[in-house]
Amino acid sequence: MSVYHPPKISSNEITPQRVYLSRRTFIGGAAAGLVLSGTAVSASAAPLQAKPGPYKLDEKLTPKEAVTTYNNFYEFGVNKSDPAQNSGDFKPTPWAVAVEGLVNKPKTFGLEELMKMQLEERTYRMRCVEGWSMVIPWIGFPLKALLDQVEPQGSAKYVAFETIVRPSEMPGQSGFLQPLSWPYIEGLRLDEAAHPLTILAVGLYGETLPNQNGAPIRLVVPWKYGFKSIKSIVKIKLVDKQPDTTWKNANAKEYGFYSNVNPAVDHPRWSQATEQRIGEGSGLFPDRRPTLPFNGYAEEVASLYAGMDLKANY
Ligand SMILES: Nc1nc2c(c(=O)[nH]1)N[C@H]1C(S)=C(S)[C@@H](COP(=O)(O)O)O[C@H]1N2
Ligand SMILES: [Mo]
Repeated sequence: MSVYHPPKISSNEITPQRVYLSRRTFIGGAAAGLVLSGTAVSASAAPLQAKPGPYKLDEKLTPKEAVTTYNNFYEFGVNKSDPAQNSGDFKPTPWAVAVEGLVNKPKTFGLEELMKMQLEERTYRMRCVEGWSMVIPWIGFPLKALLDQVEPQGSAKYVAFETIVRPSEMPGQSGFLQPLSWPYIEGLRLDEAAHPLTILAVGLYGETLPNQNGAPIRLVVPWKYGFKSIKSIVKIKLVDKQPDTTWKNANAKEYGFYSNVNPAVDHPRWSQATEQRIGEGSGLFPDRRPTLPFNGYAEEVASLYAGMDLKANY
C-alpha cells in the first residue's frame, strides 16, 4: 500500500498558501482566477432552499471563493487547487447511497429522496488537521434522520462510510502514483453518528454542493479534523467493530480513529495549538488563532468521551 505523508505545514509554508488565496480572492481581478472560479462553481451547483437550522456562529463566513477553491479531495489530486480544477468531468447525478449492515431495514436511497429530507442551513466551524480552518454555511440534514429510517440493530456500534471509486472521472484515482488506497473510507461510533451536530450535507452557500466539496452528498462532523468529513458517499454500513479509516490505514502513528480537534494533543510533526482562518489576515502577517477543544463544540460533544483518555484515543 502506498503511504502518503501530507505536506508538513509550518508557518513558513502557510504564508505562500495565504498569499495564493488572497491573490485569488481579493486581488482576484486576475483573469485566471475568475475563469477558474466560474467553471468550478457553476459546473455542478444549482440554487437550493433550506430553512435556517440550529448552530449559528458569530464568526465571519469564509468567502465562497475560498471554500470552493482551497480543498482537500485526493481523488482529484493532492494540491489544494486540484479539486476545483480537476473535478469538472465528475457527474454527481444520477446517484444513490446504500445504507446496509446491522439494520432491520437496509435501503438504497436515490439522490432525489435524499434531497427531499428536511434541509437546514447550518454554519459550522471546520478545522483541517493541517492547521487551517474555515466557517462554512452548509445545507444538509442530521445523519440520524437517515439512520432512524433503516433501524440500526442493538449489535450496531459503529458506522462505516465509503466514497465512490470512479477513476474515469477522478484523475487522482487513475494516475501512476496513487496517494491513498481507494475507496476513501471513514467511520464514526454510532453515538457520534447520531449526534445532532453530525449532518449529511448536500449544499453550501445556498447551492447544491460543488464537485470539489463532495457532491452530491458528504458527511460533516464539525468537532473532528476535516478528514473525518468524507465526501461523495455511496455506502453507509452499520457494523459491530471499529471500522478501518483511510488516514489511520495510511499512517496510524499520525492519524487515529477519533481525530477530535484537540489543541492539547500535537500531531507528531506539528502543533495543533493554533490555526489559520483561511481568507483572513494579511499575507505577510498570518494571524493564527487558538484552536478550541472539540473545535469549539465541547459543550455539545465532550460528554461523548467522558472517562476516555483523549491522548491515547487521538
Ligand atoms: N473522499 C474524500 N473525502 C475527503 C477528503 C478526501 O481526500 N477524499 N479530504 C478530507 C479533508 S482532509 C478535509 S480538510 C475535508 C475538506 O472539505 P472541503 O474541501 O469541503 O473544505 O474533506 C475531507 N473529505
Ligand atoms: Mo483536512
